[in-house]
Amino acid sequence: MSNRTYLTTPIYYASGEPHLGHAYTTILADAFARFARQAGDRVLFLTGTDEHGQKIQEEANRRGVEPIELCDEMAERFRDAWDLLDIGYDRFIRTTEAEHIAIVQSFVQRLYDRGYVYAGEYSGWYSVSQERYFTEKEIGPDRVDPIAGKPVEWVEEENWFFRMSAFQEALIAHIEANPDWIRPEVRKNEILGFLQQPLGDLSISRPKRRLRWGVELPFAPEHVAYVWVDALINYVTASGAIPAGTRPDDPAWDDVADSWWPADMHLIGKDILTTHAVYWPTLLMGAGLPLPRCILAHGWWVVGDTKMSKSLGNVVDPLQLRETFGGDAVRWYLLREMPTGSDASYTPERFLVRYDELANVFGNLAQRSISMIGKYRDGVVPDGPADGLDAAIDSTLSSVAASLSSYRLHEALATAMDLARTANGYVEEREPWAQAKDAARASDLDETLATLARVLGVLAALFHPVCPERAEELARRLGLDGVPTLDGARNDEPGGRTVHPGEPLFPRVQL
Ligand code: ME8
Repeated sequence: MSNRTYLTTPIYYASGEPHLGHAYTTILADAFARFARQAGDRVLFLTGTDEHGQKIQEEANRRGVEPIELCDEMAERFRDAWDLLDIGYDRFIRTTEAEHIAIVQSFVQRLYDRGYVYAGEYSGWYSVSQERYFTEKEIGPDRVDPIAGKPVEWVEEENWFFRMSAFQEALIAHIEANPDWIRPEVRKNEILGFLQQPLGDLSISRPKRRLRWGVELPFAPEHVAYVWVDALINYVTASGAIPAGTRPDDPAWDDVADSWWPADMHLIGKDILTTHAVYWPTLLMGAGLPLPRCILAHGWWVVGDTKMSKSLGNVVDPLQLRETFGGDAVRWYLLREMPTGSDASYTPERFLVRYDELANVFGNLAQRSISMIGKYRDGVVPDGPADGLDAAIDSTLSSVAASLSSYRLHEALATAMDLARTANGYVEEREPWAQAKDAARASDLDETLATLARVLGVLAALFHPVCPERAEELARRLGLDGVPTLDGARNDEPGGRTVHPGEPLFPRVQL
């Protein structure tokens, strides 16, 4: 990673509460952000809510409230959920912010001024649930959108179009020249496959007589911007590249070097791959802005065989899980269980398996080590050599770094947990309880306990991005002044430090 990292999540529709799927992407981004900060990067971590469009307007109508009231309430729900799940975002954007509206208007005006926008008629099958058109082929004979399985509607109207087709060749060339631009590989191939068909132009407006809740187009005030155009631009707004009030022909557009743009990584679910890997880069090309450096599309949390989604009514509430198991356990489960990029099935049984791993491997190591330091050395880490597990620590750190650089987070976490497992094996092998009974082996016991204190510091650092709250508590119990860096922990000399025993880090849960 560079020493400046700009990470984004999708901005979630303000039409419903956050569920486990939203929590997954946001926690994934949070863990990457924390790993990057730990490595010394400056980080901008952006999340927020998508507040315009038909879906929001319809939900507000259904509830009998103004769209903005619904958005105010939901933006608050998302923020609260992210606070409760320890998500350390730097900026929470709402597309109804005046700053963002001004930048959307300037952006689309710039597309217009550069000759990429024209008026035309549109007809096609529209899914309100996904806020996009689908082709006949995609909706099949039952005419349902292929993601939510909901009926689509036939729409015919006059629209403004973005000449997306003009950028088809350039987009293909970009993907081919940058093989890691869309991750994982299957998603890249999906987009390259899609681009084998001629790329149509993109309808970027909705007539106000059908939809009022949106950003007015400066060159066509009787239309609002298509919600996806409005939404995607949020990534530029939050980067500070184009200050609100910047005219469409301002030189600022040609020099974004002092801002956070381009983003280092757009983290998304595979449901919104086309909008991010086709609409967004071509819009950026049209505006003359650099493209994001990477798009990482993860899989879906499914229940049985179906995607977890509000419209299917099968969502799991992350806050309810947190009540029972704690936020760190929810974070661990989500990140450890889903191979980054593939689908994973949510089941309460698997949640318990992952919880047990935290409690019985990592938690147990911390508990027994700290209590032995208490019992055998009056709570002070002895001064002996602390290097008994250094070979394991070194190989763990290099393999975690390799997994992270290929964004295989689940693999990095499995490796971290393996280090705790190895350390438990070390306890069994050294038998500190036997060493403690034999005065002649006092220095062996010192070495065992000092080694355990060092490895626990390393584990606190490794677990911190995923289990920030428990890792901080572990650091406190180890007598450390905050969670160390990985390097600091690897070379730490823990001797002389006073430990603070406590209740198990991950207690037994009564269900
Ligand atoms: O699409 N499994 O918002 P959205 C994994 N507003 N991730 C899931 C998921 C699941 N079952 N369900 C949702 C939108 N997600 C637009 C985005 S961005 C400029 C505009 C996550 O509220 C995943 O990240 O429908 C997915 O892409 C996103 O939530 C969709 O959230």
